[in-house]
Amino acid sequence: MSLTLSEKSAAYLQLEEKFGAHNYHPLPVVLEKGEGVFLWDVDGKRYYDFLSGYSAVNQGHCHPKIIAALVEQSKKLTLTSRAFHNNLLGGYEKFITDYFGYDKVLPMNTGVEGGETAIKLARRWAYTKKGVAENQAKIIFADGNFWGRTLAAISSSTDPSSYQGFGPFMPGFGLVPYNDLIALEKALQDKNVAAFMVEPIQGEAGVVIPDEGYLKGVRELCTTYNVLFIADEIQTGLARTGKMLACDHENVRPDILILGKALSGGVLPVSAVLADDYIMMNIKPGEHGSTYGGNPLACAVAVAALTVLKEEKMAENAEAMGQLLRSALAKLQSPFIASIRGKGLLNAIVITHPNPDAAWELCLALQENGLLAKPTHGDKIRFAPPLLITQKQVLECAGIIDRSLRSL
Ligand code: PXG
Repeated sequence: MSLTLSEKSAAYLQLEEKFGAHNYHPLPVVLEKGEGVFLWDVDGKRYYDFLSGYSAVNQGHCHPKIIAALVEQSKKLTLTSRAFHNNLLGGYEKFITDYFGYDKVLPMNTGVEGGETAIKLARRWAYTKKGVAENQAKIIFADGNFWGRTLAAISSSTDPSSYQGFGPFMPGFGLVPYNDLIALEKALQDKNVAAFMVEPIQGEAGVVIPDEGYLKGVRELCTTYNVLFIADEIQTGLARTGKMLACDHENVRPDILILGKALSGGVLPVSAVLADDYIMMNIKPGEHGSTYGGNPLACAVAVAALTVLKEEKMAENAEAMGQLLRSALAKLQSPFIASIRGKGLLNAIVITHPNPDAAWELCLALQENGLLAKPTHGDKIRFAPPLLITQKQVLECAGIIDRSLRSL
């Protein structure tokens, strides 16, 4: 299917084409406004947002309380660097460590920096506490992992489009199959292993949900072999899967917790690494940091973003609306949906169709019908709306998806 682009939209696309690096392949829609579950394009057309900025906008677009915190703080003080103290950092640190139950937090900006920070903490812990010989520490990851685009992040990737042509890669990384406790146990027997870093549900891999008991098993194995369990909850965290953290579904507590994305409600890059003192206190002044990490604007926004998640019971709504969405999709009985999976409002469908571009075509049809979603890995489409979506809206969206599937 080919969408007819307005002249206005086409002009924006041309600008990006000519002056921007071609490192993304977006849908042909140019957005200019967002509110709650909705986005509007430059021609005033309204869409349901079924991506939520890859789960950064869990609280909905331009949440009034988050924006109020942003605006108020932005008039007062935005950045001091960590060369000086600021009056919001300590309060934010107390707030977020109480919220998640850890001794300390290390504030960063993007998700991938959170991952890098967690790995540095794990390596340092291995050398100072576990007794691993210098430069011998290993970090284990799961096949299909995605935690960003830095050289370290692509060094653990099993996706050629992430790593190919960017070597040489970071040493000291190992891989095991996801959702495989036997393989994990084998890998953890190596005394040099510092940590296992894993997404409780693999997001970018296409919403891959491990068997029940996997996270509990990971926790037990890490404890048995004195290996740190690092949970990358950047995409799964903050109410997205129907609990505040996806690890909460199995009541497990990782040793290092990485948060990002929705920690700011999509307002600015804010990430955080949480851990207890025996891990965190091995890093001394000057050994890690970032210009923007812990800036007062980010602190104000993060407190507001975390507050509204609880105030508006977004985890509970994600759980209920996720079940409704999956059952509504199942009722469509579309021959083109091979599978429907998800937890809370982190969902994906797998498309089966003779046309290998069917998932992309479906997203164009969805766009035409007023819903924005994006394929991943060719045949999967994530359905992850903001968490304040209502029952009526979910059912309306199921109707849009139905109509779009019929046009394939
Ligand atoms: N961990 C997970 C689980 C993620 O999904 C990151 C870490 C990295 O976050 P930052 O803020 O550094 O992008 C992610 C990112 C994209 C894109 O390229 C990003 C993600 C998923 C799909 C696309 O925009 N997740």
